[in-house]
Amino acid sequence: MKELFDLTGKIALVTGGTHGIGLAIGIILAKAGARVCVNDINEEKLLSCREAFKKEGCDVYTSTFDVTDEKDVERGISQIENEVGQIDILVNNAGIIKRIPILEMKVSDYKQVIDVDLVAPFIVSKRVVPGMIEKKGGKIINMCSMMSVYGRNTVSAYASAKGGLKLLTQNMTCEWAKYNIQINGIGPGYIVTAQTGPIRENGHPFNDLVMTRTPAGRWGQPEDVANAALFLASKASDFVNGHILYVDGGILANFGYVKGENDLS
Ligand code: NAP
Ligand code: GCO
Repeated sequence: MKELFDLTGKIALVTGGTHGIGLAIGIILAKAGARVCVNDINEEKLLSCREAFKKEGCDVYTSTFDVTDEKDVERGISQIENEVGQIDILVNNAGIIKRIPILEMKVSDYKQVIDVDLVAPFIVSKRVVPGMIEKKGGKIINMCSMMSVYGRNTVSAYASAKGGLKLLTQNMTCEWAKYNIQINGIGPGYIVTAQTGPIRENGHPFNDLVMTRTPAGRWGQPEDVANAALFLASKASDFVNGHILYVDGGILANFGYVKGENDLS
């Protein structure tokens, strides 16, 4: 059974993986035996990431590049290939959000979100996939969102990008599944990370919404998402293609559930 989830000998790259969901994914992949490379745009955050891996008794290779900059991606990934080896598992995790109503949002802000959340997975995957084809297999995990299927006021750019990423995942599958590369997405629900910090405070209406509308009755933890990533990075998912795995405590499954008032018949 353990063999199904054993990643010994595999090389994984997690973009934007110094904290939050990406860090939890990097650590679980390392614990499963992979050699993990973590990328971030910010060199200082890579220092704290190295400490976090060390605390878990795991090694990590760190790499600074901006996932939206094709030349920088080329430099960073060439360096990983020379110093670590060709990538078997790519987690397109880096992402940003801007919560601004459409009428107040500058086009430059909209484009920046699309660049990081949608164009970057295109750039990084395009650079990594020829190596996977050479190796005769690979895994790509695109970090989607519940906003891949739903809108919400103020998150137009984010929802456009994550909706696009869901379909990019499907299109990558159409082109690359034949090379034994499985491309899937994860759609986290509301997870306790820096990204949700501003909407998670006690008393914030959004916190109340998440707590009452999520059938599981809690916010998700980065580890909840990392467990799903281990499945999608492992042999256990070798015939899972172009799927978005929602890890959301049931919030998408639910229309109108309110804690304590769910017997509405
Ligand atoms: P987070 O804590 O804000 O982490 C995002 C990471 O992406 C950070 O390490 C950030 O680096 C990095 N990043 C941003 N721009 C980058 C760039 N141009 N190049 C390289 N790295 C870059 O977010 P998170 O909550 O862990 O989310 C991880 C992923 O899951 C994101 O794609 C997010 O949209 C998605 N997601 C999150 C939730 C949630 O509830 N938290 C739900 C659904 C989906 P810096 O810290 O240096 O800026
Ligand atoms: C928001 C949240 C979300 C989550 C997540 C939902 O403002 O609605 O930040 O966008 O981060 O992506 O799946």
